Amino acid sequence: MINNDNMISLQMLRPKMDDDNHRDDSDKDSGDGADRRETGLMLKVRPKTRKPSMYKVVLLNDDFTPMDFVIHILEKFFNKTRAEATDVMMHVHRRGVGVCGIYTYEIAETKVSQVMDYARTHEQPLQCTMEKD
Ligand code: TYC
Repeated sequence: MINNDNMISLQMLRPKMDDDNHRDDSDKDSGDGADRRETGLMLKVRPKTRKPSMYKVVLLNDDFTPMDFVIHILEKFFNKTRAEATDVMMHVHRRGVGVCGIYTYEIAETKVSQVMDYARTHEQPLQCTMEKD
């Protein structure tokens, strides 16, 4: 019932009618390529979809932002538990940079803005940015 292009036609979707089996031959496929009840509208069975690119939201280390403030940010904006937040914060503290989460472009952009606004409001120099995964 499915052709080579993975397409189905409305004809294929039409519910089977009671009289389908004893209709006169003029309604059946004559083999001449002319499908007489074909509407021409084709629907894709598997429409092509693409996975969105993903982006890491990362925190950068600095010498001034208090550790507890960074832990609070990770809990508040990245839904980390206290233990997870502490691990990420210590990773950033020791290594200079660390991943808070991985999101689609718009979500990542929003997280970066929220963190930067929050840090600025609280007069902390904390830096948050995003990079393609
Ligand atoms: N290095 C900071 C301190 O010792 C803590 C810190 C951790 C700051 C992570 C920023 O992204 C950061 N107080």
